[in-house]
Amino acid sequence: MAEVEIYSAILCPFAHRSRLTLNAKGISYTLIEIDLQNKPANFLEISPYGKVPVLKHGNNRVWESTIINEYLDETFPKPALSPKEPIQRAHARIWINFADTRLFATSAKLLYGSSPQQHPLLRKELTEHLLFIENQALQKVSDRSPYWLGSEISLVDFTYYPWFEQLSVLEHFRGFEFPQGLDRLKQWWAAVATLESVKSIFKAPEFYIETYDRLYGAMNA
Ligand SMILES: N[C@@H](CCC(=O)N[C@@H](CS)C(=O)NCC(=O)O)C(=O)O
Repeated sequence: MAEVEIYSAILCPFAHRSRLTLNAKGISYTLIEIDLQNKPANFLEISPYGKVPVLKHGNNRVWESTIINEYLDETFPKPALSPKEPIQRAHARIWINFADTRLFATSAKLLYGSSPQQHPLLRKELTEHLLFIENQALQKVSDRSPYWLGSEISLVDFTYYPWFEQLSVLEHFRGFEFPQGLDRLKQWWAAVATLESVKSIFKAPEFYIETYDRLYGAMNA
């Protein structure tokens, strides 16, 4: 099998998504940690957008976490992490798009790109995204099944899970409070967190808080 390498960064939830997909498929890979505040001189040759994650698979190079994940699912088909039916595949893509354009986008603004005056509005926006997920995804799509799309784990689960593992950062540094209720979402989170592919690279809330503080503490002073 051609060698697989993933360029990652310690706090990057997007790289985490692709590592979860690699783990779930049992693909062995080399992890290359990039210091994003001190990128290697040739980094743009590796990553055209100057970002992580980037996947190298033999001579192939792929970037953008959701596209890396689709590439992995197509190249290493077992276990399949996308539904078979076109309509379910469409729904999986809709939820992956929701993650990028809403949940992760609002969180990034709240953490890295906003003034304290904007924080209350962004916290409210995040709460609304989570309520939407509870009501439209977990109560409807997955019903009583453990995972986002039902009884089978999928790329949708691995797209969202890193946000939950790093929730402590939003709570600690931005005063975000996980909304009351949201029982299905909490059950989903617990189910995904017990998977071996997830546990094997899990980091505790304190790790994220300490690392964020070390890397971005000055920003919050
Ligand atoms: N849409 C991209 C987002 C990747 C991204 O924003 N990565 C961040 C780290 S979490 C990065 O590399 N930032 C470096 C920079 O912007 O200079 C994906 O899903 O892969």
